[in-house]
Amino acid sequence: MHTELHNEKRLLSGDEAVARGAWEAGLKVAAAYPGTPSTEILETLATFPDVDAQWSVNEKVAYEVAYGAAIGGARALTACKHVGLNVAMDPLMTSAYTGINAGLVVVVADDPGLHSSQNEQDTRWVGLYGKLPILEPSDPAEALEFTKLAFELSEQFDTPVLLRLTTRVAHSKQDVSVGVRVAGPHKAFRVEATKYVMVPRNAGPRHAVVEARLLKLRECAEQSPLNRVELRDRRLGFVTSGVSYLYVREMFPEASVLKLGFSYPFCDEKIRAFAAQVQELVVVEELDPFIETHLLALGLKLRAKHPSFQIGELRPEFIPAIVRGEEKQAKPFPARKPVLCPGCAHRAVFTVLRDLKLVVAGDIGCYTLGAAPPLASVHTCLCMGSGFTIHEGFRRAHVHGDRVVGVVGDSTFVHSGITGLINAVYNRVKGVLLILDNGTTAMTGAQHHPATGKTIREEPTQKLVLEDLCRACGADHVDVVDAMDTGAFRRTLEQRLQDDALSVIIARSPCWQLVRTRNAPPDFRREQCQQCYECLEIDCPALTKVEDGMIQIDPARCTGCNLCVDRCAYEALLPIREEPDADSCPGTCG
Ligand SMILES: Cc1ncc(C[n+]2csc(CCOP(=O)(O)OP(=O)(O)O)c2C)c(N)n1
Repeated sequence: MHTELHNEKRLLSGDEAVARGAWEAGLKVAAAYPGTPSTEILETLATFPDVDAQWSVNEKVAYEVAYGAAIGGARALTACKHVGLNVAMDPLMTSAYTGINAGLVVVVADDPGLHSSQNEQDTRWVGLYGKLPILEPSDPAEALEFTKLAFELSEQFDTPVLLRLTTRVAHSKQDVSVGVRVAGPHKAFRVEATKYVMVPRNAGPRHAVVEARLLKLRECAEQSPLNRVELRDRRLGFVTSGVSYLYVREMFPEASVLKLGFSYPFCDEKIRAFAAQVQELVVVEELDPFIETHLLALGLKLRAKHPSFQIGELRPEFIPAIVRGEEKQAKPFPARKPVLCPGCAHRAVFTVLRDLKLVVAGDIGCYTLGAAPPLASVHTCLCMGSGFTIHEGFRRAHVHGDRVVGVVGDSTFVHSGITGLINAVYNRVKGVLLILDNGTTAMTGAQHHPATGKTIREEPTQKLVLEDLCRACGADHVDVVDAMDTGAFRRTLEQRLQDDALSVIIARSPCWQLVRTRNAPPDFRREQCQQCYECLEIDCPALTKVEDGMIQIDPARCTGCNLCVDRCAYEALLPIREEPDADSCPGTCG
């Protein structure tokens, strides 16, 4: 599958190009937890048999596995979305002190415009904060090349290197020249406590190493061809990086540009020299004024973007307004309501939570879509794992007369929900915690996790049994119910809400995108319909109200789950029971 040909081009996304570049660089170990827009990096790496690839349980674990491999002598990579790096911040910050041994590349994919994220943080500050070098490719071809360079830089300076992508770079595709795999250096682990054992006595001197390294990295950034001066018309000079470079070139092809590919630490001399050669200096960057702040600190006179451009993604058509210093005037894209798939068991659960008028401490996953009306039954969403811990806070504040529940998905539970459950047990919290177990990490495209019993390569492995784990954590009651059986789920929930106990209910039903079984759509009997629209309250995209006020079922979308049937008090919707039929639709969700 992965032939080793010179001068060959492949159509690759930025994520695929990173994977290819890492493989060509002799990558041996790769670990990640999924997160859009970075997920495809590990998915691609898992297709290379000579890379030891894994889905880790969370980003901190992934970081530490990759770090261990790197100091152990194997070139290693970890990849995550921007908020994933927050989870890995603890090892990341101190690994800057210890340094690595074989190359360690940390790929982080930011999501300007929040296509699929809970915030819009700009990870370039992590380079500054952690004193780590940042490489920022503008397109997939650079993503491949920069990944290879990142390994070299990492080893040359004995430091983890941040390779920062954004959604457009990660997900756009380009013809990319691919090369051959090199063996990568062989670097045995050497016992060296002063380097690898970060107790205060050792960490102090290592801090000095970090500062000295940063000065050397600065010199390297000055010389680096990744920081490229393109002198053209000197009336206007742009300083830019990442995908913004492409937008500048598209909108101002005649202008001069300083393209920062090695974007931290800054190449001050190159920047000053460029500024001296152009009449007007304009910084174009997505999100925060990261480059701008530094250039102002250098005392350079520049055209700063209006603060309105710090929010949301840049688009090429915004560049002229940035040059003029004007406020953003953006026509919003047409809104499309995100909705749970037809047949999704999360819908059944949230219907019950809504009907019981509970306050729900929610979490992140497909089930966050339960926040949208008419389900409107996810009332918090902060970060992964917080469903259980916010529930605990709610209980301590006696929110809503303690008619509250905490909700997390199965992958989220393993990622960072377990500690919240243990905390609740330890601190004698009562209440009901729900694990919505659809047997996959659905939100990011159905990746395996420990409770699916399969590895990233679909190999069988020890399966984590969630109910056993919850019992071992000390929950008073652990019930497993069929999430699609709304009656049984409701009865169990009502019972557990009354108990003076800490209960976990595992609402289990496989993600419909995995099983794709269909029953016939229910029979709609017009004459029975009282137009109460109770059936629409489940927010199923297969059901719509049509012009004459009647209900229409889209047979192409309906999975025959019959959740709507349960809502109809007038027998206008009747189930047609058939043997389930495997669906042939090849589409995917999330
Ligand atoms: C720290 C962090 N890492 C990764 C993500 C991306 N992400 C969002 S939800 C989720 C997991 C969803 O799986 P699960 O909890 O099983 O719920 P499902 O989508 O299957 O309903 C992931 C990986 C994120 N938002 N934050």
